[in-house]
Amino acid sequence: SELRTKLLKAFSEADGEFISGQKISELIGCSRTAVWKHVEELRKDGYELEAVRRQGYRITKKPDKVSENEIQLGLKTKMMGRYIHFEQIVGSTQKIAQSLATEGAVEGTIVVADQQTSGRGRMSRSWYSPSGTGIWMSMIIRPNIPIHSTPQLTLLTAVAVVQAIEEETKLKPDIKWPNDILINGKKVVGILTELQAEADQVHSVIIGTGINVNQKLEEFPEELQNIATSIQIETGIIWERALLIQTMLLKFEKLYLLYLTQGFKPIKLLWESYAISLNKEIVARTLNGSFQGKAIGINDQGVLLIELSDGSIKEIYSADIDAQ
Ligand code: BTX
Repeated sequence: SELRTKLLKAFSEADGEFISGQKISELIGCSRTAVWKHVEELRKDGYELEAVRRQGYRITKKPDKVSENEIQLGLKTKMMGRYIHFEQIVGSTQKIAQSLATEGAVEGTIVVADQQTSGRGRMSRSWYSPSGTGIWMSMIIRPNIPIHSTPQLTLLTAVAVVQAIEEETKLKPDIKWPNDILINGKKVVGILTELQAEADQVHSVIIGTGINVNQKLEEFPEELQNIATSIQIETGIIWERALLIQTMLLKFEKLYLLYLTQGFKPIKLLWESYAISLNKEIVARTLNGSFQGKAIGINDQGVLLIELSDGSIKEIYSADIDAQ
């Protein structure tokens, strides 16, 4: 509700200091008794508040939630996440974002869910998205670029996510082309880029990111325990998902504006600085067969280049990459 938003905003601006009941009642325009009622409602939602006579109230702990309020308060972007569509449980945030995009959602709209029951990976694989622990988010953007440039946005998103994780947690994730982000060799983030386009005109790009934040190792299904990790497993600390989303959106927005004004070049340089598969022998499994060779880099389109044993260079548009 609007009152709730005002109240949380006031607490957020007070930054952990007390706000008097009087001040709150003025800010949100209700009686002192009603203030008490709102505070009780916040407590029911998992907020911890301290109440001290003559000083007022302050928030001592926020619940780790990812609904509109938590994401919006403290969000420093101009465009990304200014419109937030949150749902507790969905099939896939990609699917919702697709229909919002068709209905004309503004650029920067994000869809966030606490849990996905049929989270999607690439090539109809599934993405494990349990409740209360991860970031399951789809962003809608509308860049004026040709279809063949859209894979660059996957690489751009990977850079944004790595920068956000680095800044908040001090971990140093690696990027594995094209869309995996790894910590200590295990997958912590997956990115799925989908398009709505006609002829060569891109209408919207829907970028889904799944970030494992607070899962414990034993909470992953057995088949993922050797290949997946979470930020909590790597740091031993529980992280506030909303804060990570805010930082991720800010990083993404900066890189996206840079991309729109200066093209892929500056993004490519950043991407290369985080990539682990470069200059290594790899096998790229594509729909047209497997190719073995040395990953020598990405070109200005964001396409992976592999040097085959006969010295020729193969351009790889989409593949799963294994180290040799
Ligand atoms: P991908 O095809 O590269 O990876 C899928 C593979 O990753 C699976 O086959 C499985 O082996 C492994 N995997 C599944 N779940 C997890 C997990 N939680 N952590 C680590 N590894 C896992 C990657 O596809 C793209 C994933 C995008 C997910 C986001 S979430 C928000 C949005 N909505 C949606 O349905 N998908 C995207």
